[in-house]
Amino acid sequence: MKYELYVITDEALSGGLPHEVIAERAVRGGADVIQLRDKSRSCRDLVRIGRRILSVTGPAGTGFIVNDRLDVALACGADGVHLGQGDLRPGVARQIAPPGFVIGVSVSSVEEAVSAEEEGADYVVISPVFSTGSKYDAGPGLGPALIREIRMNVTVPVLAIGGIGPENVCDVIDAGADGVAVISAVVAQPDITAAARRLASLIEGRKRAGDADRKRQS
Ligand code: TZP
Ligand code: MG
Repeated sequence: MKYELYVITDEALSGGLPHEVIAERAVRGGADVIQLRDKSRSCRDLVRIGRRILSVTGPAGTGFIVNDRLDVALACGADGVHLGQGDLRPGVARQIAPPGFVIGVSVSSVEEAVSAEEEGADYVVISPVFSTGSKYDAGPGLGPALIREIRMNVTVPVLAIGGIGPENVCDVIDAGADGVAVISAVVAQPDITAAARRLASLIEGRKRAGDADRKRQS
C-alpha cells in the first residue's frame, strides 16, 4: 500500500457530508488511503458505512482502514485497522487478523514507534506533529524533528499527523515522513477533491525533489 496521502473521514468537520461521500471525493483527488474515523456511531452503523466506503476504495485501488475497531474492520472487509496507544496492542491484533491485514499504530515517541514495529505494525503515524483543533485530546505539537528521529529507528513507513496542510506539508516530507495523514486540510475544504489533489501533488513534487537531491549528493 502507498501511504503518501492518507485522508481521515470526519462528518462534523466536513459540515455534515456522509463518510462515504468524503471518501469518494478524496479518492477522486488521489488519496492513497481512506480511514473511517467516527467515535459516536454504533458498531452496526460503522460496518454498514465501511462497506459503502469499500465499494469506492476497492475499485479505485485505494487502501481502506478503520480507526480503533478491529471487529468493524474485519466485518466490513477493510484492508486494515488503525490503533492508538489505548486500543488493542498491535501484537494482539496481529494474532487475530488474517495474513496481509494492515495494522497501523499512532505513536508519540521513538520507543512507541519501535515497539509498534516489533509487534508487527505495518506503518506508524506520529501524532500530533503540529497542534490541531481536530482532535480534542491530541496534546501539543511534537514538532518535525521527531519525524527524523523515528525515521532513523524503524523500517516501516512513517506518516505524520496533526495540523498538516499545504503550508507545512513540505517541511514534514523534508523531515523524513513517507506521507501525511490529514483531516481538515482535505475534509473541511469546500472542494475536497481539489484539496486532496493539491496535497498529493505537493507531496509527490517534494519527494521527487528530495530523491533528485540525494542522487546528486551520492
Ligand atoms: N490524531 C492525531 S491528530 C488528529 C488525529 C486523528 C487530527 C488531525 O486532524 P487535522 O485536521 O489534520 O489536524
Ligand atoms: Mg484509537
